Amino acid sequence: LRNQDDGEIPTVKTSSERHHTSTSESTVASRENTSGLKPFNWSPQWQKQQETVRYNDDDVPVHVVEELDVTTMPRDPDAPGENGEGIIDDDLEKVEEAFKIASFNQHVSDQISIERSLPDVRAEGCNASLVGDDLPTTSVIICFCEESWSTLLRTVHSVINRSPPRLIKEVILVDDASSRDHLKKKLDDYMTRFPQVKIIHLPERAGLIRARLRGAAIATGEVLTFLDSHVECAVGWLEPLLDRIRLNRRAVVCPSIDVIEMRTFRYSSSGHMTRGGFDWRMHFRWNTVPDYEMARRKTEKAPIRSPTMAGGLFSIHKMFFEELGQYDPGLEIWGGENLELSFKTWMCGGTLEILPCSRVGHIFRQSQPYRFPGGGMQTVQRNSLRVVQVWMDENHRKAFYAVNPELKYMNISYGDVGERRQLRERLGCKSFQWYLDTVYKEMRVPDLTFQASGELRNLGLNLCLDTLGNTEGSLALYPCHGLGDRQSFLYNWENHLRHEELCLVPYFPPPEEDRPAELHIDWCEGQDEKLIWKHTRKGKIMHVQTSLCLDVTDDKRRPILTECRKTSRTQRWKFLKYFDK
Ligand code: UD2
Ligand code: MN
Repeated sequence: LRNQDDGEIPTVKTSSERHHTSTSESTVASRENTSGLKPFNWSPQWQKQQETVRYNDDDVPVHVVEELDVTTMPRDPDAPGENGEGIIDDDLEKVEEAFKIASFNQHVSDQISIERSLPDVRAEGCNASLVGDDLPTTSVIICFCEESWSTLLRTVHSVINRSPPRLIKEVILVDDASSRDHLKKKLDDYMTRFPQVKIIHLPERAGLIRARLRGAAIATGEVLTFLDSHVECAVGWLEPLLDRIRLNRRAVVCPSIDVIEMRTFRYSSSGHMTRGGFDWRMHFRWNTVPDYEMARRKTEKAPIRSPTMAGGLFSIHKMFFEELGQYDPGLEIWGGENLELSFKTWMCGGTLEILPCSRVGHIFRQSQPYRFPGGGMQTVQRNSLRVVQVWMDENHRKAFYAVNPELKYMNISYGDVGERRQLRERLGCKSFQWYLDTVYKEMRVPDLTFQASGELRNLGLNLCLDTLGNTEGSLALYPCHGLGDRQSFLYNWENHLRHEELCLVPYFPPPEEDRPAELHIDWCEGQDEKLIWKHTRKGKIMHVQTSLCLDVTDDKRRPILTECRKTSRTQRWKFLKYFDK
């Protein structure tokens, strides 16, 4: 497997260098363009003809150009949800019910056409771009577990409607042992209308990582394109992805993931300014594209090099996926695989990019409609540990454990990683430090000189400080779960109390409300004096500027600041781990 071209400027083979053997090629319209590049923007909405795949008597797929039934088009532009509009749903009872089942507003989804139109939110110039006319074919792999009917159908229809048929070798649906009725025979029957769709029903829950591997195992396209089961592919989404891989078979490419708002189903652009990163708890993060990457790119539509991918939506050459050892099959259910693939793509000779010309909307949910047999947080932590153990260098592993001391104490078994380490060795991959220095320059390895870290326990009440997932605003007290994460804090030598990159600060309600100061989580920048806390041997945590002590409300639910008292049960706090300077 060699890169055809590592450079930034596409070099293009002309069509005369290729051989056309299959009959299908001759049915593709407009082959006059001898430059080898052609416009793409495929959409049947704009065509009177559609190319579809049929099977002949020998079961060989052939491409047929059909006249479309133009009387059904154009569609009603005022139908609900068209052009990616949202719907305000007043039936709160139905909405609540829908969220319970689907973790998003299935009630609204059901009102919207499964072939609704979407706005074209691509970066400037995309719609006039050209791609090579010898693009590789792809298998689209969509795994699902308990997916709703209308969102799954909308996903499949958007793939089929907005992709040139000759590029889609097949669409593989992998049902990860779902229990919902419509995902069984009803789905099989429905999909018979699409001969290119194959369905695998897994008898036992495999988790999304191993489900994807099952799909990849039967894929016959040159490129694998993975999608979540609640997406909408927009016009021209596929060609830019395949074109990058045509130029460099070690390019792993992601569409820009737009947002389908989970309450209204409004489709909105995520812009052209974000890329993937991670934090030291091994959570994926969206970051603004840093200046050095902006400077390297000459146009808004140029690919964005990204340290990591979100995980669900990307294309990769099948041979490169195999060369990289696919996914670690030891990863369970959900999580970690996105960082695994991102790290090794960069470290083992590939590139990872987000393409502002390729747009796919995704429903970002706050919870999942499926269960985690081994517990949600435990599963994700175990997966993260495997990735950390294999792909990080010694000093980064240390940093990871320092930020997440709970993981060390919990002694989570992450299984055998010997084989995965051998893979890294065998491929001659670069170091993790090289990766950080080269593609994630703004990432700081945490300075390991904190005074204390881990859960912050109130000794009087035996409850722990908890962010409840808030990234700003108030904090709470909650039974200690020992899993770290939202209960993990740091106390550094600058005497700041931190949670991830955020700081703990007092918040003073307006005087007329006559309430004590609360403890809030907020940005650290520009707060200076307000950030300093003194933690004494006896367990007090004093806010230096105001001389108030960290305490708890009478209902034991929220942290507050009160006058420091000589003896007070609720003013005593203890971190999980203390360090010497
Ligand atoms: C993100 C990714 C997701 C995956 C995950 C980390 C995007 C848009 N989504 O979470 O693809 O990388 O991070 O692991 O980047 N599924 C199964 N079996 C399971 C669990 C899930 O088939 O046991 C399916 C599920 O129906 C969905 C896909 O896998 O189609 C991803 O799951 P998700 O949508 O719950 O994950 P998400 O988007 O929160
Ligand atoms: Mn998803």
